[in-house]
Amino acid sequence: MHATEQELFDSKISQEIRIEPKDWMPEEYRKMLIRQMSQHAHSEIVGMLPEGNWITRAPSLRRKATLIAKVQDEAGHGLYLYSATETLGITRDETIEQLHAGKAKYSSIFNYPTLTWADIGAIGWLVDGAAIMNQVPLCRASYGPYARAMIRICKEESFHQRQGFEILLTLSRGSEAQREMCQDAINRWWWPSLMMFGPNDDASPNSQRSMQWKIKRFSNDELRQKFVDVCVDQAKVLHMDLPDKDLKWNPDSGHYDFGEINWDEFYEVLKGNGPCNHERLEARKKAHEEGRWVREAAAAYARKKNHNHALI
Ligand code: BYC
Repeated sequence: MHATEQELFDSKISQEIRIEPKDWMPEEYRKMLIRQMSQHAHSEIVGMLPEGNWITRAPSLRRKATLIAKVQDEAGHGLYLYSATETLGITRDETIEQLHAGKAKYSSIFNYPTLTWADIGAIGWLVDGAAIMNQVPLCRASYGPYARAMIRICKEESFHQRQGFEILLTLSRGSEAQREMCQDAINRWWWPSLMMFGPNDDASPNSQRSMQWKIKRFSNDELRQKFVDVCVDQAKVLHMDLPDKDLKWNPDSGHYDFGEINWDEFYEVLKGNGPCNHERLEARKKAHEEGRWVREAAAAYARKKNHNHALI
């Protein structure tokens, strides 16, 4: 008897064989991937904005050059991910349209403002650190184009995390005012970074299915816990505090216990009511409009080139 398409798909998933764009896949799997990958692509692109804010004000040429490179990397990540999402049968224009219409989500973290230079350090250390924790397992995601895109993205995120940590380390060894700026940035970015991992497992509607399909390999809470555990030791190197009075080593679990996340704040940010949601979306729409002529020129050039080839 022939195996059905569903059986073939299930057996590939169970044997860790990647699903590729032309393979049959359940419609729900396709939708789950489009949702997660397009949100991820949007996050990379919107994520350029808070940091881009500091390019003109970086404190030295070295810092400026590094920050420009980092922000450019984020653009590249967005492009790989939009391309990978297109292999699932949705166009880049459609996904971008969903973002601009306020229908598609992007990471809650990018709706917070970057008030001082130390925020650039805190983003690198905490936000990119959280991203790495979440994304390294995605290099083993069951969908081939997503997993392959994540390999390069993770390598670059690792450089981003180090540049952020080094900014904070420099500030933490500086003047009293610099140390205060460093602590203040950590205080403001710590809790939103923990929110990046998504709701607690019992309130995460997508996790279970996603893990069955081997898209996600760990639950939101598992990854959040790993992140807290590594950050506690790194904060000691910085001689900085993490703003959580409940943070305590638990010898029984072998992990750090930590305080309750403000989920009301998280869901408000998701609903569009965070400190910078409006500003971020407006900035994206303006950039998209202002870049229209570049897209049109590139498309016209490609058409002309194809036409000339046809004549040869
Ligand atoms: N922010 O069932 P759940 C970066 C949504 S970019 C906003 O647990 P899932 C970087 C979730 O979408 C960082 N929304 O969902 C870039 C779902 O809503 P829908 C981005 C969130 O998908 C520049 C609902 O809440 N990384 O690294 O199983 C500079 C229920 O959640 C958030 C990725 O996108 C959130 N924080 O798990 C620096 C990684 N959390 O769609 C750094 C890939 C949850 O049902 N994505 N929601 O309406 C993932 O790993 C997963 O999608 C998540 C959420 C862990 C984020």
